[in-house]
Amino acid sequence: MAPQVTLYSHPGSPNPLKVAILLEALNVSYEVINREFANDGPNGMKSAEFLKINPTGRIPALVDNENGHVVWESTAILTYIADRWDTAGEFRGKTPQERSLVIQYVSYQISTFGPALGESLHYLFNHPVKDLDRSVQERNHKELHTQFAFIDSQVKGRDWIALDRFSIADLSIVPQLVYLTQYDGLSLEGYPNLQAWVARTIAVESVKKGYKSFPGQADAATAL
Ligand SMILES: N[C@@H](CCC(=O)N[C@@H](CS)C(=O)NCC(=O)O)C(=O)O
Repeated sequence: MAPQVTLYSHPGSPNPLKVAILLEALNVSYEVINREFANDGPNGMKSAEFLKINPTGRIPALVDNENGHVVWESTAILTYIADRWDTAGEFRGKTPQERSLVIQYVSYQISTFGPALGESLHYLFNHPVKDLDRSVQERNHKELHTQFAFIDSQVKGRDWIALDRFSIADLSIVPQLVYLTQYDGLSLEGYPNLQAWVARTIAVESVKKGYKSFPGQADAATAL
């Protein structure tokens, strides 16, 4: 039988990993099709064929193979999957209050933590004259440590960041934290609540399974 959804992705990227983890958690079958960065060739994110799926030329993008619906931007994708297959609200929240807490942290990841990570990764991978001025990256890392301290405060005395159980909020933030430690050399030392939360999250079965679809990313446990 054809998989229920197709996830357009890149093996080394944390944004599609969030989507894969939620699909695993909800037992939705999926295939992963990888697209290359900065490439307008047939397998590229900027190819005419892929731009028809996601006009921003980025991953992730999702096609629902049961009805042909296409959606891009990870928050919209997570929301669509939750609307379709998490009708009980296990991962997205059961009440308006729960849902607002989940979307609060997902919004935080997209608007605050993700862009801070993006600045740092831009410097790491693309900055043309990085050896001339380390102060740019020092500033980026200072901002990321501010966010680590904030997240640490949010999970203090709690098992999960938004709800009394693992939710879309946890799976939105943790892969990005893991990614920073693996690619940007940042350490989570000094943030004990955050570290304990990352350990809890990467031990969740759906998170472990999600990582298996992303062999380009090292074992999440190396973050600790
Ligand atoms: N806000 C978007 C961000 C998507 C994004 O920036 N994806 C990166 C990989 S994680 C990408 O495709 N970069 C390629 C590019 O910008 O050309 C989302 O949450 O889906």
